[in-house]
Amino acid sequence: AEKRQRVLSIQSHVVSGYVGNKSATFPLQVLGFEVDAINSVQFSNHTGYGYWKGQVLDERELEGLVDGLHHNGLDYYTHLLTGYIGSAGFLKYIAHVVKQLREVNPDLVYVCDPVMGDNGKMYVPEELLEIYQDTILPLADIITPNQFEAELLTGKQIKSVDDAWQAVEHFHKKGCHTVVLSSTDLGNDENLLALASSRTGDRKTELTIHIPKLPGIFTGTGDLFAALLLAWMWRTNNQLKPSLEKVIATLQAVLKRTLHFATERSKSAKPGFALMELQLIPSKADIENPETIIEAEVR
Ligand code: ATP
Ligand code: PLP
Ligand code: PXL
Repeated sequence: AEKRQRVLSIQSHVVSGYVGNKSATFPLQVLGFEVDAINSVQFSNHTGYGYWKGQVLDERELEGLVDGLHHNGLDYYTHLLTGYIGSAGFLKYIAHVVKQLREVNPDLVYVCDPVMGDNGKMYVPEELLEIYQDTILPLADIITPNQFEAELLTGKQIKSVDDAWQAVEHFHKKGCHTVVLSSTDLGNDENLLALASSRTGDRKTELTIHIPKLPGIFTGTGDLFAALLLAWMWRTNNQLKPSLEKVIATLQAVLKRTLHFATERSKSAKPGFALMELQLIPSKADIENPETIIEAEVR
C-alpha cells in the first residue's frame, strides 16, 4: 500500500479566521494528507484588521520543535510547505529544516510561497529577499510567487507576458521544477492572469489561465492556493494542467461563497474583514471535488 502523504506546514496561526495554517490545513486534510502544523505566529486575527495580539515563534523555538520531532522519529515528511515568514533568522533556519528533513526523506517535496509583498509594496524586512534568492529558491521544488514577488526575486520588472515567461525561466534555472505565478495584472479588466510552468523528467508544460476577478479584497487566498497546488500536484502525479484547473476551480468556489456570505450580511457596500473571512468549511465539497469550468491554455 502507498505510504500516507505527510505535510509539515510552517505558517501563521490565527485564532479567528482563515490565513496561513488555518487556510492550508483543512483543505489538505480533506484531500487526504496528514498535516503537521508548526505555527510561526499565533495571532488573534490576521493583520489586515489593523489590531491584533499574539506571539511570534523565533528560530530557537522552531529548532526545539523540530528537534522534538526528530528525537521521536516523527520527522518523516513527504512535503514541506512554507508561506509568510517575518524574520531573516527564521527564514535561514527553514533552509536548515529542509536539509534535515531530506536526510530522512531525500524525495521530500518543498513547496515554497515566497511571501514578501503585493502591489508594489514589501511587507517583510528587505533582508529576506536575498535569503530567498540565494538560499531558499535553490532548495524549493514548487514555488508560487505573485507578480511583485517574481519581480523582486528576479530583479526585473514584469510588464508583459513575455517578461513573465522570462521570470519563470529564471526560477527554473535556480532549480525549481514547478513555477506558478499565482496572480498577475497581465490579464484584462475582468481577469487576473496566472502563469504556470513545470519541467519534470522530459515533460515540459507551460500554461496560462484567466481568473475571473471577483469584487472584493480577500485574505488567505495565496495560502490556500499554495496548499491546493501541493495537493493536486501530488494527486495527479505532477500533471500541471489538471492541477492548476482544480486549484482555480476551488478558489473561485470559495471566493464566490465568501462574497455571497459577506454581502448578504453587510449593511454597507464594503463588508468588513470579519465578514470577508474565507468560507472554507462550507466549501468542503468544492475542495474534494472541484468542478473545473475554466480551462488553462497551453502556451
Ligand atoms: P502570495 O502573496 O501568497 O504569493 P498572491 O498575492 O498571488 O500570493 P492572491 O493575490 O491572494 O495571492 O491570489 C491567489 C489566488 O487567489 C489567485 O490565483 C486567485 O485565484 C485568487 N484570488 C485572490 N483575489 C481574487 C479576486 N479578487 N478575484 C478572483 N480571484 C482572486
Ligand atoms: N502583512 C502581513 C504582516 C502579513 O503577515 C501578511 C501575510 O502574508 C500579509 C501582509 C499578506 O497578506 P496577503 O497574503 O493577503 O497579501
Ligand atoms: O497570508 C496572509 C497572512 C498570513 N499570516 C498572517 C497574516 C496574513 C494576512 O494578513 O496577517 C499573520
